[in-house]
Amino acid sequence: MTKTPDPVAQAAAIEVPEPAGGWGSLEGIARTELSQRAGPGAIETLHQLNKPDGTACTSCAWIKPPTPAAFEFCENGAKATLWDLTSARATPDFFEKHTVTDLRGWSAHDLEKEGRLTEPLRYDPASDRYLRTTWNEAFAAIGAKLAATEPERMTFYASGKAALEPSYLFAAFARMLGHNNLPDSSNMCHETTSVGLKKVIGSPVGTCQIEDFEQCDAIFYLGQNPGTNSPRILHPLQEAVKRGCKIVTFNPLKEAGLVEFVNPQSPVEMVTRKATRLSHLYLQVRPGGDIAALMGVCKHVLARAEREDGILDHRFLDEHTSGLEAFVAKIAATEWPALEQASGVTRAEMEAAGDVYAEAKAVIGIYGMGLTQQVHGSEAIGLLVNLLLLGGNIGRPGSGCSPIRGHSNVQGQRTVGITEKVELAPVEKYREVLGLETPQADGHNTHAFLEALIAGTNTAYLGLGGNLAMAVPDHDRVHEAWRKMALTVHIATRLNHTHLLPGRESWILPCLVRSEEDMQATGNQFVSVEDSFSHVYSSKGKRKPASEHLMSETAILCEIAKAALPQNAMWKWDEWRGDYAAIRDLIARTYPEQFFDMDRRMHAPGGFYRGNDARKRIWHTQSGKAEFTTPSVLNAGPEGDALRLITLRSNDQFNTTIYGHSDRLRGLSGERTIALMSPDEIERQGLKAGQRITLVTAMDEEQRRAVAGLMVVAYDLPAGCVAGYFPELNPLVPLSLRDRLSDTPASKGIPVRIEF
Ligand SMILES: Nc1nc2c(c(=O)[nH]1)N[C@H]1C(S)=C(S)[C@@H](COP(=O)(O)OP(=O)(O)OC[C@H]3O[C@@H](n4cnc5c(=O)[nH]c(N)nc54)[C@H](O)[C@@H]3O)O[C@H]1N2
Ligand SMILES: Nc1nc2c(c(=O)[nH]1)N[C@H]1C(S)=C(S)[C@@H](COP(=O)(O)OP(=O)(O)OC[C@H]3O[C@@H](n4cnc5c(=O)[nH]c(N)nc54)[C@H](O)[C@@H]3O)O[C@H]1N2
Ligand SMILES: [Mo]
Repeated sequence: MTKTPDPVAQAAAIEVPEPAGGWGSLEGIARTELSQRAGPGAIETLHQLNKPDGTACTSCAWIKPPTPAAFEFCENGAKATLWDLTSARATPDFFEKHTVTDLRGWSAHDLEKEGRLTEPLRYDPASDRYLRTTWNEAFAAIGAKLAATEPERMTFYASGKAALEPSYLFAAFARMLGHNNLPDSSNMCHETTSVGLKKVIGSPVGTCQIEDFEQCDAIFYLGQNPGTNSPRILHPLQEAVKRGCKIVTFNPLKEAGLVEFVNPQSPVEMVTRKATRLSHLYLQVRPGGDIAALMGVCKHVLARAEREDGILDHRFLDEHTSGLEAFVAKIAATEWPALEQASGVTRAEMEAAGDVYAEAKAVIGIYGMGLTQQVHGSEAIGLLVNLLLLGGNIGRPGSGCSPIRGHSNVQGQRTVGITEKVELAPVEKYREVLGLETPQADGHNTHAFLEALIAGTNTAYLGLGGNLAMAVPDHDRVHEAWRKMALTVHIATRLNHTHLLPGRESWILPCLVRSEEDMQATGNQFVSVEDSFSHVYSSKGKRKPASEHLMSETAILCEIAKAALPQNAMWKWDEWRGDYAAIRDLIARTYPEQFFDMDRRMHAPGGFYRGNDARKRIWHTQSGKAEFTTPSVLNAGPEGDALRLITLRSNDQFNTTIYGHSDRLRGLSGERTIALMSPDEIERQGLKAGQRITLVTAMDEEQRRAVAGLMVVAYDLPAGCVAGYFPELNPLVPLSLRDRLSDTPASKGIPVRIEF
């Protein structure tokens, strides 16, 4: 008889190119052209990141702790900040030298490398160039155009970095114009959480607080890559593991950050290079395999619970949940071979994970894009919640569900009104505080916006940051339609490809970054942001702005609104622009329960907690209880047995901003047009590592979607799938491939075939 391999021993034996953290992360900062090009004083700016009274890092949404470490930033926060602080400038002279058509052929990296935008620019179709303009000319023209456009034909997109103050005004401004077309980057990201998690526990955001990480015995970690995308989370994970907490990871790729970590703040660890092993078990699920894998874990937990007491929390299940019987029946009716097949992991692995769960008193579930960007992503989140519910692991110290958000204020933007859904808008309070009648029809999310764009019914676009045309699926169709818009306006810090798809009238309005001084009538202004744990805190910039012509996002929005809207005694644009505390007063009056006395409370170290009813076991769901999900499928991906493509981030990018060509933690560098495949799959396809291939979307549609010139690279991931980088592979994602409940594009499960 062959011996089943021991999953724990297997996880302990995983080797990675380099542990996360450690010298590599410091070198990662120093090595790049970033630090060389950063202006003077950049290091001081880094040192006050995420400190009380300092600047909130613009990179990820991990917390700003009340008692910060000596340097409370990570490799990627430093990169993002240094990128903002570059001494390079994309001035009007630069734009005079290049036509827009010419610039469209440049790489994303080269465009952004030109540096910070310095002056407002207007597109001139005759010369195909962006030309210098004045702020007054821009505001007057944009205002007039917006005022003349039917409200339902314009869309206001926000990308997740802008602070609460401009975000609140942005949403209110859209509604003053008469529309709710307020898509947000979270529509491509954690919308699956906003809808799916809300459906089952009544909360659109996570329930954990940082204290929970000090008390948990087990962490189930699904589809998120902390080493690259939220490195500061590695500190509490490492502390937890040192206490004896067990981390069970679900990820098709062996991600170094989930295997080993060296704390760059610890001189001993740095000198001895002693890494902490993080994952106790590493379940290399196949794409979308989480539903089946979690069912297997639950199956084992339920089987053990039949023989042993104390595994299920019966009181909690009776009092607080609904739907358990149907779920148990589904589990009983699903045999192990089906679960193994759909998940790509063995019964022994699922049982070992089930043992960790059964033996833990307090469990946290963490997840990211591996779960949310799937056709049945909402169900996958539901399954993770099912597992947590079995042991009463929501609303108890050391437990909870913790989605890891992306942009630093993406969660906060939703909190203060950026939403296309009328039911989520503060309709009554808008009336009281702003004398504003919220338009009654739901607006566009990102998907609906793209549909309207392609249908030709959306003619104006205002972007508060972001690079939407590159971040979305189906580039070919979208880009063609994009250029037909009558008006495109971008409030931005750097040049990107979306700006190079000008509508008939197009404007680039350059803004300050968070680490820069924001001088208004009452002096240098604070802003505020919300992190993944629903804490709201202040941020202040201290650096001299990159150009004397820059304006803040808030000031730009106030001026456009003034030019676009009729006068209204309750709309005090000048007052709001002059003193952001007046905007915080609006936020506090609009959301009094959570934001009362905001202007004072946001200065507390670690910010103030907005609260979360699910954490108190009050469930705002249809049944009034936490709801078990009975899965309708075993795999979260699309039907069929085509190869699945996973698109993901490298260590050297922030979304569409490409800092360089190294993916250090995966041991890859030099090239971004790659297709990672397992050695078995390479052989099965008749390929060789290093060969160039074309990936073609394998869907029954007339349209052909293909990306050519991808180099085959052998990597440790399951057979049956390919992985490569976002946004280069976005032309392969069909608009129709999206989560059933939330419309989030299924960027982690695209059916493809290989041509060569
Ligand atoms: N440095 C840096 N930091 C960032 C960003 C950045 O681009 N660069 N982006 C920010 C943003 S907006 C976001 S949303 C977050 C994104 O942070 P993540 O959620 O970590 O997003 P991805 O890099 O797309 O990686 C998703 C992970 O899911 C895994 N995965 C893929 N398919 C599956 C699956 O079917 N099941 C499971 N279990 N896992 C799967 C992949 O292997 C990968 O490890 O990061 C934020 N932080
Ligand atoms: N295939 C695939 N597609 C994806 C994903 C994936 O994993 N795979 N991930 C999705 C996810 S999670 C997200 S969040 C989206 C991201 O989509 P977006 O948020 O639209 O894209 P970003 O790349 O973050 O936007 C970068 C641009 O924002 C501007 N910018 C930067 N900082 C500031 C600032 O402080 N203020 C202002 N006003 N502008 C600023 C700069 O001009 C920069 O070029 O992409 C999604 N698309
Ligand atoms: Mo995101």
